[in-house]
Amino acid sequence: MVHKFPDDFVWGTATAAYQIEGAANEDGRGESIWDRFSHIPGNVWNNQNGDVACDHYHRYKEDVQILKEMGVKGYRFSISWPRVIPDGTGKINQKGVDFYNNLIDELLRQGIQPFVTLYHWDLPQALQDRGGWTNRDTTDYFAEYAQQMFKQYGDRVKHWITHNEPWCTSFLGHAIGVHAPGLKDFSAALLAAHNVLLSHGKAVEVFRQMGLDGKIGITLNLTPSYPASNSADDLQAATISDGFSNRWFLDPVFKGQYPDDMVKVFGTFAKIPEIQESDMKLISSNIDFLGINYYSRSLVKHNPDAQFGVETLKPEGQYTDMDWEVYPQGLYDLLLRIKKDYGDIDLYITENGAAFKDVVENDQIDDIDRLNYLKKHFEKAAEAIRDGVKLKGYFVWSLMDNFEWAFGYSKRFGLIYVDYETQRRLWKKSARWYKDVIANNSVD
Ligand code: GBH
Repeated sequence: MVHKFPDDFVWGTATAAYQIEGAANEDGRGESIWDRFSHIPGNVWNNQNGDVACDHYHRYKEDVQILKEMGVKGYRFSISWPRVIPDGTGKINQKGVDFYNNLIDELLRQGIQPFVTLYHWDLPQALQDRGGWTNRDTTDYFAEYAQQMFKQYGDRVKHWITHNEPWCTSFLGHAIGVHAPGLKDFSAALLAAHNVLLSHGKAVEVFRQMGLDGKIGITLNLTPSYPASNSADDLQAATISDGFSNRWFLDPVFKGQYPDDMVKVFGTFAKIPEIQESDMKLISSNIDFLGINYYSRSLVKHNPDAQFGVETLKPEGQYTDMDWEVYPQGLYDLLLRIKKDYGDIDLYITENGAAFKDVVENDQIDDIDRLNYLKKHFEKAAEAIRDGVKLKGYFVWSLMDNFEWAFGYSKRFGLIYVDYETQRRLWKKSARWYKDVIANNSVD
């Protein structure tokens, strides 16, 4: 069956600054928490780091050429805060600002719309030294940074994303400790989450006050939760899992409040952050779109011995190299659920994709698993559009293989293969296929 997409559908690819740029010590860039974290032995697979990554800082023109060749309508990238404001606040680094000016101009020259993420996890280390996201002042520094970026690029950038995946910043960074800054303190994670959300609200307010022509939103990583059975206990487990993964961020942004049931659950073992007057009003400032990063679902059952009484199961099925279940139906269910519970807002899939082990043979990469993963998810997106969801675009994660955080370069998500010895880019089969999808504006 042929699944056709709307004429103005924004097909794209996504990346993030620390994962691709490299040039960590060039042209006045400041240190980020990921520079610090990745240089501490034991934090990243094989002690790898983003010092060089895909060397995109020097090769951006070549990379935009690839995007052009692929035919994408949009490209989602992030700005490295310490590259443009090395200390997080105060002095601007003009060379850093110029890099993104050049990138944006090059994209526009090729007819590609830039979708810019302000924060994809690389906080200036100077701000971490003052408490990072657990320090409320960081929300003001973020608003200052956002204002500078709107001023520098707002004439050409029409789509802004304040934060990428506050859940990861908060919980992976502050509670589980597998991401920078590597804390293991649940109360700190809740505080970080609150400040990240507040900083989002403040940036939206600044954006509106500047009266810029453009749209602004936030990207959340959302994981639909399914109960293993219809027992009351399992249903409750799914509700809690959903509260932890999704509602803790969706509810503040769309309803201006944290979910009561989760305040209770978290409150039994952690401190709920103090909420000041007007915080929730700012956090729920009107946004123009929601960005969704979807990779997989969770299937859960009640288990009194597990954290929050929720045990995550590993159902039969196909798994990616990240050990995430391939579950396309979850994307459809998620999109319809957002519309039902949070309103009929414009949505973008700002990330979806898969890591698989790629084999290079005569410069060819026959990544049929990735191709099929994308195909099945595109089909579900088309079904959701047919059923009334205002899905405006789809950004495949990722344009090219890159630094996969704690997994270093061991996991490959790219449509384009990167040979890290030579920095040569090779088109995988999935990339050629994606080019056709875009050209036909359909999958079949
Ligand atoms: C995104 O994070 C990031 O934005 C991006 O930088 C990164 O490279 C990309 O994804 C690939 O990892 O363990 O089965 O319950 C995604 C992070 C992935 C965190 C799914 C929660 C739960 C899946 N999320 N994960 S599972």
